[in-house]
Amino acid sequence: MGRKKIALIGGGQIGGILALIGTQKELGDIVVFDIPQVEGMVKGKALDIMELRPHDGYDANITGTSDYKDIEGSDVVVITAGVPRKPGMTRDDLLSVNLKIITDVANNVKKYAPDAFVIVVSNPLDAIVYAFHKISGLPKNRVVGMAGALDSGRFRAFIAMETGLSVQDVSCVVLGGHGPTMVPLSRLATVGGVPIDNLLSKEKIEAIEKRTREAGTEIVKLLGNGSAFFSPAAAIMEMVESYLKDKKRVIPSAALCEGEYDVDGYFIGVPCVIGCDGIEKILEIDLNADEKAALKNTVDHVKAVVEETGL
Ligand code: TXD
Repeated sequence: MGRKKIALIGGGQIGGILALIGTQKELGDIVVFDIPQVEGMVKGKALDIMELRPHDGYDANITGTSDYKDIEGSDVVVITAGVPRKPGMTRDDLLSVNLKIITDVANNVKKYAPDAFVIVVSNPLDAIVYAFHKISGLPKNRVVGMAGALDSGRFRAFIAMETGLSVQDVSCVVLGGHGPTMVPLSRLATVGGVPIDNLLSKEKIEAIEKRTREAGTEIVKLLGNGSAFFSPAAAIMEMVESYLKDKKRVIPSAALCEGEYDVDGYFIGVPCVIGCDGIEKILEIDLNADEKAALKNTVDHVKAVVEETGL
């Protein structure tokens, strides 16, 4: 049977941490691809992780490459290729450069790993995953964007920080696009089954929602050079693991909606069941009028950015 094969397209900040976490979880052998200009960088990271393995005894092989042939037959492909934000930039500012990059990546994934489950991470996420799907022609159950896993993780972290309760017991979902219009659903957030409005004031909850919507920007400002990478990598690996182990976890992800949530033909952050068939199902939630209006607003924003791709 052999080990599973995971290809990471982009071996920068997130790609490097992904290789580390994937190794520590022994999810499979990992190939880190990047452009020839930085081939040494990914080869160096891969070798460094190979040499870390003896300390805890992880059995997985990690290689760096700038030859697409090496991703041949991958079970999972994670795409972080592109450029991240600098302070003052919005995610949408990255569209033209990252669109060119995703075009090249999509053609190569289609050629070398057409059977893979593909997780797109590059920003602006909702438009780049749309473009990847259009260009690669891969089926919709095997193309997904990572954003909701991270955004709901941030929402969970802030709820735990404000209540002082275990992050493990916080459960919540964020819908919509990956940007300031995202919709953290406070009404459905709980800690150990207890609704958060029993635990926090209305003002505190609103402040947490606002912080969640701006969490990426908060980190971009602090780092001064690039965007978050530890938490995105951990969020991505939850999705990879649910697919490879057929866990059928429910993880908010940017999936192609065809009627769900009154959206047709766009990738939008919605609760997804991730198992061995990829995105096996989109779960619907009965939203109230305010939540519906907020979702429409974020969908309109995503549509406008997708229009700009010309695809
Ligand atoms: O929730 C989310 N979806 C996100 C997305 C959370 C955080 C960051 N998000 C986005 O991920 C971010 O805005 C970027 O578009 C990507 C990757 O972020 P990262 O921090 O890893 O960026 P780096 O360190 O710049 O790494 C990108 C790598 C770098 O090594 C480049 O050389 C490589 O991408 N790159 C390419 N790889 C393959 N093919 C091509 N053409 C290419 N061009 C650049």
